[in-house]
Amino acid sequence: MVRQEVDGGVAVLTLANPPVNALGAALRAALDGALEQAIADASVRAIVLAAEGRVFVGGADITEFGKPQQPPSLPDILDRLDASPKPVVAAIGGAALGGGLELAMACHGRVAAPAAKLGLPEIKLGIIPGAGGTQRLPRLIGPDAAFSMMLTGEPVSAEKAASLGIVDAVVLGDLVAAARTRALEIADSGTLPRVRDRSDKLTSETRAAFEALAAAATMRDPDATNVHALVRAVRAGLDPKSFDAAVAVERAEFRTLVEDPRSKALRYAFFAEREAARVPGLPKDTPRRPIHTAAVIGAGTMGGGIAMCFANAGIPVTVIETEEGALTRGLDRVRGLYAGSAKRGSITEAQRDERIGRISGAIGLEHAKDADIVIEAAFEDMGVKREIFSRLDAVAKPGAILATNTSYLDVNAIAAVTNRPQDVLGLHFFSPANVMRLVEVVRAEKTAPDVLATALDLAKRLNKLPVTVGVCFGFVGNRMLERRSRAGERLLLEGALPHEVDAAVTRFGFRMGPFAMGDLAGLDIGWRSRKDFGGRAPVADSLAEMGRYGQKTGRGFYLYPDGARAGTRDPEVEALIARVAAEHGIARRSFTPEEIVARLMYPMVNEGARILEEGIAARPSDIDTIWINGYNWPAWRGGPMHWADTVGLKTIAEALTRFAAETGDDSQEPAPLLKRLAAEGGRFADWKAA
Ligand code: 3H9
Repeated sequence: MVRQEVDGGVAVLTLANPPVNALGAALRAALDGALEQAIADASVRAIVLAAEGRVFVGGADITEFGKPQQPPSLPDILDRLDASPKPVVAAIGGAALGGGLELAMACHGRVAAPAAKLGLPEIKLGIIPGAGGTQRLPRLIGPDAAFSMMLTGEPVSAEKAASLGIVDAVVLGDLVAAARTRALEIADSGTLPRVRDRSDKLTSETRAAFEALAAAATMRDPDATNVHALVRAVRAGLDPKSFDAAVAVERAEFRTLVEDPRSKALRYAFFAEREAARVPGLPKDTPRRPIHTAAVIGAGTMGGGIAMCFANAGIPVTVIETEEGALTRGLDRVRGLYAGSAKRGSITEAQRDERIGRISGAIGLEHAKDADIVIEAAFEDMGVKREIFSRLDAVAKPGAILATNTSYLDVNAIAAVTNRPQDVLGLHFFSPANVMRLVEVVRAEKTAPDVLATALDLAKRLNKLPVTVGVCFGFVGNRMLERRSRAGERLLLEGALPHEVDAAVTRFGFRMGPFAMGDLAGLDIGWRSRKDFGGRAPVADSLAEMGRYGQKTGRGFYLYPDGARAGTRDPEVEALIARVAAEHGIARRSFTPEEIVARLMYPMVNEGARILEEGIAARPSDIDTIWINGYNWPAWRGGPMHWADTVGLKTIAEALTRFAAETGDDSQEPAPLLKRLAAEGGRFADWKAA
């Protein structure tokens, strides 16, 4: 796991633990042994720490968290580096994250390749750095800059790391050779620069700046236990003499956080996302079809956003419309979005022009004839979709993938109008498509394995997170959302007010409650779709019938005077709710925030159980990945199915039986799978498809 080569007085230790050189027990033992040997070897004057592969070190092995630790620990290895009489220089060729950067910072020098990325992303896993990161980074770049980096968890580029002082140099050529030279220079100098001994960045200015940042961060997110812990750890090390004591503070905070349910949920979500890439029954070596060009049908918000995803990934794309006006409006909107990104500095002007240059517009479906993939993003109407697909069948080249971006409709029925149903599948992008990572990849009955495999690869090329789902109304995400919307309406009639429901949901961790969200998206959308697909939402429908479409009309569930973005309560709406409730003969009462959460979320969990039973999702973690990445479910609650396990399935099943009795709505009865797991004391986490 660690290769050792000694040449010219320098021992080069190369970590080789694919895929990301995570510092698991075996690698730690090998590294510690190799260091001990190199330090003891009289022919060695200096040591270089390098790594094989695209990643230098991806951090501690997250799978080991919460299990008994096998020695040596990472802090033990860093102690060995601290005590080393010989210089050790890290040659950082790729990502040095978490424990990887902590390891590098305990070395006496660091050089990086231009592609390297350096960061302490622990905060995203609900923890804080646990191997001296909260102490060495502030000593290298100042507590204020270090705190900011650890608070976002975002890595910095090699160039930025050099300008901040995290690495000594960025090396264009042979990285290991440069590290050797640097290591010998340090050996010749006779002094070993240790980050732990530095105090030049711990000035009164940087300390004051840190305190200001810390106050703002804890105020912004008062419940984030790891943010508070980060503040305490950094603060403990502000006195230059306090290094060892502060490392002990950091370590204690780290250990506590590893056991925190928030961190457990975030770690679960990390692996859930990666697990989603494995589709049961789709072997890794399934052939792929080449994708060099794309066509998108429809220049609306969705079509434009999807076209941008292709352009951003370097794939030329033709946007097809039925008439010039719509095409011009769509392409203008895309150009406007790119111009905005360039203005904000998130892309360069050259990138803006390149990307715009990859998008062309055309009138008429015949322009899809050369595309390797065609994505239909037209009006959500089965007639329209079937018409488009039967014409695409006539014009698209043989072997082209034909995808629909429908959010609800039956992809089997769409595929059935073509003579090539094996080439058809759903690619359900989320709005705004150029921003949201999630794509539900809808595998229809006849979708060929190579079409699915190609679509999954393509989604990754587009920088998306694809999750494979089966065909049903609304697939996974919208099907469960519909349950929540229905429960929300019911809650209003039974006595909760929109602001109470929204407050309970934001308190739960969503950025927005369902009614504020409805107002933002436009109440006319749900109203029209209920008209088309059936279903009633008596309150939302009455509001839409009154022309109260939400923010765009200045009034919906809330009032938005003078274009305000945050809504205020409207007595008229509250009176309307009371009137509708009376018409339905529903007695009103008050609800606690906990009751509101249960009423809204348990039916979603129940629908998730049905989705599993029907094989629409392959595993509970896929459902969670969809909800975290497409619907803003708080990641620290791990998604609806993980959360349900933490609540207890028995509690949820009993509550659902009660809700069904209270509301007379049989669909609230626990699904057979939920009932069975509840009776067995089981969890979704242990569920496996039959
Ligand atoms: C830490 O370091 C704590 C310390 O402060 C204190 C210690 C005392 N552990 O993402 P990919 C797996 S906390 C275990 O698809 P990429 C991953 O599950 C850690 N496994 O590759 C996947 O497995 P599979 C702080 C890990 O090239 C495979 O490797 N570090 C770990 O797109 C490939 O992963 C982080 O939070 C790990 N640390 O991206 C960084 N990392 O193939 C977490 C990955 O079976 N990692 N795996 O599905 C990443 O951000 C990305 O993996 C990375 C590579 C950018 C490194």
